Amino acid sequence: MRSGAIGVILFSMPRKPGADEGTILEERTVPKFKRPPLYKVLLHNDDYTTREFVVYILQAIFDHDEQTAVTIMLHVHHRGVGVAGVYTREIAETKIRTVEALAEREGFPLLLTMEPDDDDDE
Ligand code: TYC
Repeated sequence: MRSGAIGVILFSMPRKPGADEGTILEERTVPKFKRPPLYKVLLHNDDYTTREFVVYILQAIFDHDEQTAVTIMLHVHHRGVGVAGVYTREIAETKIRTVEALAEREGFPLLLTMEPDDDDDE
């Protein structure tokens, strides 16, 4: 269940002479704000991008410490794909574009994709 601010909706009777003004017939709590959906940024393995470059982008772009970056890189190297991070859509898109530009500059074919985070809303 998502946490968030709660708003209250008040319903009142139409005003009639003699009627109780402002009587609350029903009171409901509804979520006031919706969190934006989250997306996983997926890192894909290839045979050409160096391990060092992948560790570097996991630290520089995805804010992991070195030990976590090495763990993610090795996971992708052995399993083929792994999660670099989880973000809102625009931030995920920007990170992918940034890494694509850095990889292209170095001549690496590093591939990143994004997909809706199924664990969102838990
Ligand atoms: N497989 C690459 C190598 O052996 C390393 C690598 C890891 C590449 C993860 C991409 O997303 C990747 N040099």
